[in-house]
Amino acid sequence: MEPSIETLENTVYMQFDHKQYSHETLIELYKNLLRPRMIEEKMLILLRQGKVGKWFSGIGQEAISVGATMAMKYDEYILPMHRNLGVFTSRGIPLEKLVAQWQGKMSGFTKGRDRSFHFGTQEHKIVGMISHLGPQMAIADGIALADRLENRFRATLVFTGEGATSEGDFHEALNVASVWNLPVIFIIENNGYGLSTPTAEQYKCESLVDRAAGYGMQGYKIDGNNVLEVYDTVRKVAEEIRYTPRPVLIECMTFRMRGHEEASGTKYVPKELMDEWRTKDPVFNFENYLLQQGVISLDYVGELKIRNKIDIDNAIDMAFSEFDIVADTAVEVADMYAPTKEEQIEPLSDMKAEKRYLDAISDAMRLAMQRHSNLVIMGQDVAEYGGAFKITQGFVEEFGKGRVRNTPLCESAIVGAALGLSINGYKAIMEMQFADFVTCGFNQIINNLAKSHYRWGQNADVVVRMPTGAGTGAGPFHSQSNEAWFVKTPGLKVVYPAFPSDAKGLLASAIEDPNPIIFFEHKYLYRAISEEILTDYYTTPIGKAKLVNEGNEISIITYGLGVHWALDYLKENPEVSADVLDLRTLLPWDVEAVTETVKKNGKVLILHEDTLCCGIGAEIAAYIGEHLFNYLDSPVMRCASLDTAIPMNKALEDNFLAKARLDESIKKLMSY
Ligand SMILES: Cc1ncc(C[n+]2csc(CCOP(=O)(O)OP(=O)(O)O)c2C)c(N)n1
Repeated sequence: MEPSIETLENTVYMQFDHKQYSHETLIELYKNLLRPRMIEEKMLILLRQGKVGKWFSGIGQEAISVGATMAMKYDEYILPMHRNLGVFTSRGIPLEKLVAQWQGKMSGFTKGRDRSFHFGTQEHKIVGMISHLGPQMAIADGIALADRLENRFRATLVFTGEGATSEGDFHEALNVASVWNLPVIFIIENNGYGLSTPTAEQYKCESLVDRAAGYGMQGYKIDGNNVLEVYDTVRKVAEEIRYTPRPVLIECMTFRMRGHEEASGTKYVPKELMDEWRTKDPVFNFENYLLQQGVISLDYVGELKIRNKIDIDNAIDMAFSEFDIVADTAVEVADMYAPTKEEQIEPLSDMKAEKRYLDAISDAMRLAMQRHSNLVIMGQDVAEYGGAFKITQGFVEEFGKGRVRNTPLCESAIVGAALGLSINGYKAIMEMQFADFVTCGFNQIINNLAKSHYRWGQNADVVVRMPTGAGTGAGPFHSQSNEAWFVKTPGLKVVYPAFPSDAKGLLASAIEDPNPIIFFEHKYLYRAISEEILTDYYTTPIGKAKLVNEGNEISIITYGLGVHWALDYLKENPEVSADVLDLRTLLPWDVEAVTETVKKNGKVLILHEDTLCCGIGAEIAAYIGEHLFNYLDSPVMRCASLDTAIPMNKALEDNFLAKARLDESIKKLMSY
């Protein structure tokens, strides 16, 4: 028979050991344990009344959130998940603000832009999840790395469910944390099910904690329903790793007593399991234990519950009575990005030196590293080896291995760690060894870097450097032009210089900019072009195109290698008089400069190395068609690479590239 609450009362079904802890600590633990339970019970009522939407219940798992949060210092970051209400309440977040967040009100944490626990708050040192399970773990690595670099003796705590340990993010984050000796506590809340999937269908090892050894880290498996055991373990581990930095994995065994989310129910869970775990309820058991030990009295419990109930009802009333948000498009659009300084950094002198494209990039980074002691460069082989293209050669000698970091082979974790660095006061440049490999870090860029400012006002001060492009016979996985993937993503800025002077100034701008920047560098141009450029540090404004050739018959709008194709073509065909507009930035692209050249010449060719379908040309052509139609003397034309993968063979690659059709496109446009 299912044990009722009455039979559970007065009985302690679990072993507690309160060690040397004072009554004050025990009572604090109890109060923090009771509060999320009572809030959730109220939420269940509101759900049934149709007053709240989705709810992911943490009932039965509160001891983990509460014990772990109370074991951490208040200035240490915690990265909770969807069942960790106890983290938020134990950190003292006012309940009315939490309810306002859940209800999408302005006084919540995301101005109504994201749901439930999907928010962070620097004030409370909490970095909330995104819906995607897994990426939070690498963010914890970056936060911990910043603490280590600053010699702050702090630990970082991050949660995951057992289901999400199957994501590659889990592996990448634990591995990085271990290789870099980062003081991160990874807590697995093993609650038996990932939605409907039982643990036996999730992993094959006996215990998830067994994996710790594989990463060269310590691991503990503990009773997650025992708040004292959680508190005690996390406290000890945190104390140790603050001064001897290293990650630790803690598997907390618990059970999900309600549906994955309330609407989905628990029909697939065997009744015996529910019965067994009901007796292990973390709140009743601890309450009864404290009563038995004489730490609290029944009167105290009664009064506390009444006080809690009043507080909860008041907070809910307050949040529910708040006005609904009225949308303001200008605010929504502006909040995608952190504000950027208008002023440019001017060079200290007009000294110049001949630099190749790749030297210019290296220059910008070296000067930025000198200027910003909180700037970190990360990437595969970027340290002693100097990077695949030798752009960071000599950096380790000048800046040390702390700030010039070879990474394990894990793009996702490194982008995530870059965001973590930014959250904890640092700036990061990450070198993708080849732009093609960004696919392995896509989620972190698209869902974390790009959206965090809009969601909770947290900027991502991260530059992802992307050695890109074809022309070197490197085939389908070392030559792709993938800039369009990112131009589609609000929150990012996408920069793509064509000349050494711009590469230096724009990279400096990207580093100075508090927003996430995807910085494309054409591999073919690295050693192919050079230019006299300013020796000092200077910035070139992001978002501004540059007219690199003037003519009055047609306008060629292009960027990257396309700029050089166009200029070379005009040199070889002096009879063609064309504006060549180098976009330089693709997001945001320079509408004004495009408008000006279209108005002037009335015939437009958009040229890019990327494939045709849904390339940047499609967007710009659509804009011109929609807004500048009256100035056109011909249809807007596009010259792009074939809609195929990029072949390796030289003849095939030449045929693939847009350059093969440039002459034909220009002639067609001219003759229209
Ligand atoms: C990357 C990703 N895939 C799928 C989902 C859908 N999803 C949400 S919660 C969940 C189960 C998670 O299980 P677990 O990690 O054990 O956490 P629990 O919900 O049990 O606390 C799934 C599959 C998701 N949010 N993210």
